[in-house]
Amino acid sequence: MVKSKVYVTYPLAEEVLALLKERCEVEMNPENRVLSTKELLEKIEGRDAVLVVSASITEEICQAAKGKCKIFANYGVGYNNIDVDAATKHGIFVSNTPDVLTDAAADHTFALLISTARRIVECDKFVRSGQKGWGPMNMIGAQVSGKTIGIIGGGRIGKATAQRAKGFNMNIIYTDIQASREFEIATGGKFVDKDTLLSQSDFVSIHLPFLPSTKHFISTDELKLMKKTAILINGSRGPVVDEKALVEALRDGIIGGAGLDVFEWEPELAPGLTELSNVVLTPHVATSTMDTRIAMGELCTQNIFAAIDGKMPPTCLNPEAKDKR
Ligand code: 8YV
Repeated sequence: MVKSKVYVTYPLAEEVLALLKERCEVEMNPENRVLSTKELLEKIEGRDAVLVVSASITEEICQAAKGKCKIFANYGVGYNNIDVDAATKHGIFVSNTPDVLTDAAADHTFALLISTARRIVECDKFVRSGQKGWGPMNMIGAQVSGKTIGIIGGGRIGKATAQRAKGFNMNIIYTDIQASREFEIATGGKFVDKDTLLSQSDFVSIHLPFLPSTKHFISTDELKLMKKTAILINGSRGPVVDEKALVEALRDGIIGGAGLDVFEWEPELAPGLTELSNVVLTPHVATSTMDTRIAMGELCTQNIFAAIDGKMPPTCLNPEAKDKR
């Protein structure tokens, strides 16, 4: 029997490839970099499915893939890299990887929050450099336990982050398009409007998808509403925060610090960001644990197998694509 052909756009764990290879012929981009549209156009030709890691799936790509390609299985919960409407128009399913990465993402959010508050990176540098000056007033940080955390976006990862905050006896407030009973039952959090959240929180943690409406959701005006001591955490998508405005606010003492896993023009950074000591920066690794990376790959594989069998992929984002085939 002829095997279905799958292209994987970034190097992934052997375990994931082995699963895919049980039923498919697999080719993977061996280089740790995002493929250009030109490269992608060449690589997707003749493929039945594409496992999309960070690549941009545009109208042009969908147009080229139509007819043969059944699914773009996105390796991530956020799918702003894919033009879902274009894929639907050309009868191609799009899937993502919700749930399996929620805990890892929330764990990392808390890692950033505590590292920034307690100046862990600065402390590490201090100890390694053999500096003198150890003492009770050295490296004073910000208290986490008992403080107020404001969660922007009460979805899966926002809720899981708030559950961790509960373990630190934090006062939890949150904002979203509308209140969520599920969020409140799980966390005891109180729904407030955006301005109240910004002005009352000691820690503001962002958990929004990147949409035209969430671009620069946090910019100069929002930063000015925050406490001078407040710490901003972003593990969602870079462009949700106006990074140039953030650098200014951090430099001018408008807010106290920031922990960032995502960046507006990643992997490029806003000028001045790396010169600041009150930031902790990680390279978009919130879901990077081997358990989670494999679980994400397994879910992509399930989606791909379903699509090539003519079934509905379990975490399909555009079931209506079926009618366009
Ligand atoms: C991944 C992510 O690191 O799930 C998401 O939306 O951003 C992360 O899990 C990413 O998709 C891989 O590039």
